[in-house]
Amino acid sequence: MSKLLKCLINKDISCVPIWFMRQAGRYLPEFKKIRSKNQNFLKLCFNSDLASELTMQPMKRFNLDAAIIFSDILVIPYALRQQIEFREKNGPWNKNLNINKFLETKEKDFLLTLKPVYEAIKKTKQTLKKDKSLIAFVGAPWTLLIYIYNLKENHNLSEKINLKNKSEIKHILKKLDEFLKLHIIHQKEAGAEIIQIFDSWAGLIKEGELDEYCFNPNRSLVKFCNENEIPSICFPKGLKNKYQEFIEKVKPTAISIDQEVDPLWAKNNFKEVCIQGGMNPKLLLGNERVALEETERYLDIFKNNPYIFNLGHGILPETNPEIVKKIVDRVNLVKR
Ligand code: 1CP
Repeated sequence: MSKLLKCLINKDISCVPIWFMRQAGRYLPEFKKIRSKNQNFLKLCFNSDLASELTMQPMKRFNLDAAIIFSDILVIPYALRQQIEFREKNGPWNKNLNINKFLETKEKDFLLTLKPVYEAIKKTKQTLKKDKSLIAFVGAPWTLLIYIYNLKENHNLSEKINLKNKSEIKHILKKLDEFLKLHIIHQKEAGAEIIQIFDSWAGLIKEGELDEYCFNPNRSLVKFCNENEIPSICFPKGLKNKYQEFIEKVKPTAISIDQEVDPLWAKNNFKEVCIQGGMNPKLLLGNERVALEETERYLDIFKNNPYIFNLGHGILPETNPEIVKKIVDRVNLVKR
């Protein structure tokens, strides 16, 4: 069994598995080389040979315990027939919001669009060493809603959402719940062993609406993972002191914390869950000694917990790969 699965399934604390969000990305020269020849980001995600190659790039460079399939959370609204564009400076954009097309998309067509993702998973699984894990992922419904409605640049998000037609939102959330489950199970059948659920914009939800937009939708996906024996890692970024309520209500196999969560508070209050991440990605941009001291601090705090080393968010494009290597090598020395 891989180190990561031992941690997730057996709550084994004898080792600390390590992987990074955005471990395949622009901080790697070999990534930039392929990316510069493939301007259309979605096309790149749907090129199964290249997606598999990009997934493997960080595995070749570093002694990581898991590969995360190179794809994006926005392949889902795309497969639900929205015109998603990745703009150079401002990120993803839904050029032509069309709720009818979205709601009317058939399972068969959705799965056909996403077939290259499953192919990429199959290919990667064949190349990946047996002691490494393969992680697949989905965006949580709320975070996808933000991109479907192009609301990321808005303040007062909850108000903006509430101005929309409530019944329309209910229908969208229901469709997402159903189709995200389809994507999860097809990724598992293709060879993925673990699912990470990214709720990157959970921190924008008003307190009184957390059940509706965050806890219930994440719970539904985690329950589905449990029924299908897939360990789940939830990342409700920005929830601050509501992380604890999230764990109690959603009950994921593991919880990924961001850099705003005090690791000591997490250690003392999060029960029956593996903890992942936490360290500020910005620390990888500066002094190597400081980055390694912070690595040490997280390892020490979580020495008696099932802990997966990762960051509080994705690796930043300006990161020096040499610092990443030093951290990976340090974490790999842990034996308890
Ligand atoms: O070259 C480039 O500019 C592309 C940058 C890039 C990459 C490397 C994007 C555009 N997506 C990805 C891959 C990606 N996206 C992965 C691959 C696996 C890995 O981690 O190595 C994953 C897991 C994601 C997930 C994703 N996409 C999230 C959730 C995680 C997070 O960062 O919070 C989100 C919010 C997205 C949307 C997205 N994709 C890309 C951009 C620029 C954005 C927008 C981010 C934003 O709105 O600020």
